[in-house]
This record gives sequence, structure tokens and C-alpha cells, in this order.
Amino acid sequence: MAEYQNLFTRVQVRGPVHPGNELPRGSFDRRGTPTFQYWAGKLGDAQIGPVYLGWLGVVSIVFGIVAIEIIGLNMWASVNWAIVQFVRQLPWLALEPPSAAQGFTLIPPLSDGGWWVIAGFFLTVSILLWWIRTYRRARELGLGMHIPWAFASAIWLYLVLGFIRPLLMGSWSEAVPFGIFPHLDWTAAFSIRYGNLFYNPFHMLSIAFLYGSTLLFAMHGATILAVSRYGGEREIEQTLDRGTASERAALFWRWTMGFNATMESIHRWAWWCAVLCTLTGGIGILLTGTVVDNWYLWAVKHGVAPAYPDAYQVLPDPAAAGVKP
Ligand code: 07D
Ligand code: 07D
Repeated sequence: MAEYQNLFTRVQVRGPVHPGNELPRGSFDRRGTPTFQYWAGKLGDAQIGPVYLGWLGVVSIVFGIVAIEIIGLNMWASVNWAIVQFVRQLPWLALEPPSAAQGFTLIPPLSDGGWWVIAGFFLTVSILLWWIRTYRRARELGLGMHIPWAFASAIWLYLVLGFIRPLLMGSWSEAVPFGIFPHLDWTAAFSIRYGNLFYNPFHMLSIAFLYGSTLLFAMHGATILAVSRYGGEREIEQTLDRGTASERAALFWRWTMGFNATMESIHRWAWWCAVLCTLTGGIGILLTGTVVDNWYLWAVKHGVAPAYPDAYQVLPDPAAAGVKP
């Protein structure tokens, strides 16, 4: 019994190493002699390589490295080139976008966010080239476009956060800084500045799809592992016959919930949940500050949140009377 409480791959299938389909003439070839790695086989496929090294992949990686280089050197400079401090403080270091004074100028001074714009440019080109790579590899292999479109949904949120919304707001200063904790500070500050993002219905939707993704993944992963003793991971030949792992998996959910996914539909549910998470998220961020300035007041207006009682006397804003802070 314990044999089947499997978290890691129990059986490693090893045929002769295979480089994959023939590539059309003229394309870059694949690199690396395929080898088998036992520990890789515990997690996924034991065969490592070859990797397809097209020009898009190479240029994307080069642009990505340039972006990380610019970010890293700016962070290092911010601790006066002290290598120990750079390592110690790395999670707190930042490369900030231009200040509000720069507006949305194309090339702000390097010392006031210029490096951020340049790094953002390289990172964005790198991500977009990688997207084209996924598109072209999928085409070449005769796949559907599900992977590129799902990735495009994540890129949509990324572009909204760092480019489209700052453009609409007329200021780079609205964009996210590069940095591990600084980007969390930005996230928290953004929520407070715009009156609590919890009341943004698109944030709600995004969270529902995020939670939905993890729930579905847990259900699906657990189901397939649980029926792997009947060969459940060999999905396709399982769907037609009775008494198979697939039928037992379906029956489990039909008996416990009255309804079940099919081998095909479960992947559609998961795909939509994941894609809609960043798609709705991007819409929510795009609306913030452009259409809605305060999500709490918006929620009060629409009867979603109660208004605070008038416990305090409303005083005139001293700034309005010309008092300097
Ligand atoms: C597990 C696949 C592997 C990917 C990994 C991430 C980098 C960044 C760069 C130091 C699931 C690689 C990280 C290349 C290093 C520099 C300059 C994917 C897996 C391991 N975030 N975020 C993280 C990014 C935003 C938020 C972690 C990127 C928004 C919160 C990591 C982006 C907002 C928390 C990270 C981005 C936001 C995090 C772990 C881009 C709102 C956490 C990510 C390009 C959406 C968590 C310290 C992970 C954490 C975390 C990367 C955008 C909120 C550093 C690349 C602006 C609340 N984010 N994030 O595992 O521990 O993803 O932070 O938009 O709590 Mg973030
Ligand atoms: C960032 C897509 C871009 C990533 C790309 C990847 C590389 C690295 C490296 C391979 C993640 C590029 C990759 C460059 C390659 C290697 C090694 C996806 C990204 C292209 N929130 N919140 C969300 C919750 C609060 C806030 C989404 C929960 C507070 C802001 C999600 C809670 C405040 C934003 C979510 C909570 C706040 C969000 C993100 C709970 C802070 C966003 C979905 C329980 C105090 C973002 C509409 C995602 C969004 C977002 C969850 C609370 C702020 C569902 C569960 C109230 C500013 N929040 N949040 O997939 O879309 O991100 O909002 O409290 O911008 Mg939130």
C-alpha cells in the first residue's frame, strides 16, 4: 500500500535517447547530447537535452542578461560597490523608476530612473522575444496555441503594471520598482494609495482564479497520483475502457460531488483559471487611478462597503489654505 503513496516518480521509462522531430532545413539546430539523469527522472523526464537554440532564444537570453546586469550594477552602486553589503542587503535593494517630476519622458536622466527605463526596455524585449519563441516552437511542433496565449495573459499584467498604466497616468513613477522587497512595498503602497485594492472587483476575480488554479491543480494532481496504481498517468488509452484508472478517477468525483471533469475538460478548467487570473488582474490594475481613484469609496457608492460613521468633525485641509507642510 505504502508503495502507492507516491509523491516522486516511481517508474522511469528509458527508451533510446531521442532528439525529437526532424527540424526544417535552415533552422538552428538543437544543442547538447541527450543524457539521462536519475534525479531529473525523479521530478520529471529523465532525459536532459537537447535544447532548441534558435536565434530568438539566444537574443532573448542576451537581452534578459543585460537587464539583470543593469539592475544588479545599479543595486551594487547603491551600496557604494561594497560586495558584502550587496549580498547582505540584496533583498532590500532597488532600482526605482523615474520620479514623478519626469512624467513619461522617453529618456529621463540616468540618475533619476533612466537606468530603470533602459533595464525595463531590455527585460520587456527579452520577455516578448521569448513569447515569440513559444509561439514558433508550438507552431513548428503542430501544437495548439494554448501555451503562448496563457503566457500572453501573464505578459499582459506585466505590461499593464510597468508600461500601459504608467503611460495612461502620464508618469513612469507609477510603475513597479525592480527589487525583491521594494516591489512588495510598491504593491502594498499601491493598494493603500488607491483606497484598498480588496474592493476592486477585478482583484476579487483575479484572486478567485488564483485560488481556483491552485484548487484545481491540487484536485487534478491528487486524482492522477491516486489512480497511478492503475496506470492513470497514461491518460489517452484510459478514456475509452471501463474499469480503468480514468473511470475510477471520474467516479470518485461523481460520487463525492455528483459531477466530474473529463480527462479533457479538467485541463480546460485549469487553463481558463490560470489565464483569467492575470487577464482580470490586468484589467483591475488598468482601471486603478485611471477610471477609479479610490476603491473603498467606489465600493461605498455601489453599496458594497459601508461608509464610516461621521465620528470625527470634518476640518478644512490646511494645504488648501496655503499652509506649507
Ligand atoms: C515559482 C516560477 C519560477 C520563478 C521565480 C521568480 C526573478 C526576480 C529580480 C532581484 C511563481 C524569479 C524572480 C527573476 C529577481 C530582481 C530584480 C513562479 C515560479 C522563482 N514579481 N510578488 C515574488 C516577480 C509583481 C508579489 C517572488 C516578477 C507585481 C507578492 C519573486 C514580476 C505584484 C509576492 C517575484 C513580479 C507582485 C511576490 C516569487 C514581474 C502583484 C511574494 C515569485 C515580472 C502581482 C513573493 C519576496 C514566484 C515573494 C513574490 C517576481 C510582479 C506581488 C521575486 C518577476 C508587481 C505579494 N515575486 N509581484 O514564485 O516572496 O512566482 O517576494 O512582473 O510574496 Mg512579485
Ligand atoms: C506578476 C505576471 C507577470 C509575470 C511575467 C513573468 C520573469 C522571470 C525567471 C524563469 C503574478 C516574467 C518572468 C521576468 C523569469 C526565471 C527564473 C503574475 C505576474 C510576465 N492579493 N494585489 C494580485 C491576493 C492584496 C495588489 C493578483 C491575495 C492587498 C496589487 C492576485 C491577497 C494588497 C496587485 C492577488 C491579496 C494587494 C495585486 C496577482 C490576500 C497589498 C496586482 C496575480 C489574501 C497590501 C495584481 C488586480 C498574479 C493584480 C495583484 C492575490 C491582497 C495589492 C490574484 C490572495 C490588499 C497592487 N493579488 N493585494 O498571477 O492583478 O500575479 O491585481 O490578502 O497588480 Mg493582491
